[in-house]
Amino acid sequence: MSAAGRRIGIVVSRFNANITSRLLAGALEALRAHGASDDALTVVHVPGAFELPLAAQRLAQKGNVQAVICLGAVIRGETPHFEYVAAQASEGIAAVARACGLPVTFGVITADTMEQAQARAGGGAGNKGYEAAVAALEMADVLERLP
Ligand code: INI
Repeated sequence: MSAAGRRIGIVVSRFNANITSRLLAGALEALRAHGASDDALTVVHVPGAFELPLAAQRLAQKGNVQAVICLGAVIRGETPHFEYVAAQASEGIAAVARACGLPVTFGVITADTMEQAQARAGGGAGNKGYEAAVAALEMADVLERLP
């Protein structure tokens, strides 16, 4: 599994930027560790996780990339807003992958608390950004081998 020669898009939401910046750092670390060159990476920022699918779709359709990594952090808080944002992000990202026939991976933390989110963004429980980048590379490889 290698990122060498691959063009990869990353869409990262600014909401909860203290978390999403760490997810971005994790994703970049994974891609570089697998041989990606920085000029083959396109990083796009969007306001929140709700906006991830549309930007991912545009990148997948017109960005000349072989995979898109989506990064965000949705934290529950006290309102039902969480459910709507998390559902649209997850369903939207999956729908873009199928519609475009490209790996579009889900590096979105959904957590009850900021502490949980920090843990999953490199604070002791892995880094969802790193994992989503590796998943994108693996799926690009799988799709290349399939008819
Ligand atoms: N966006 C997030 O990425 N994470 C959140 O936790 C969040 N909460 O809790 O509200 C959030 N809301 C913004 C949303 O993604 C859209 O940007 C906004 O509704 C405009 O469409």
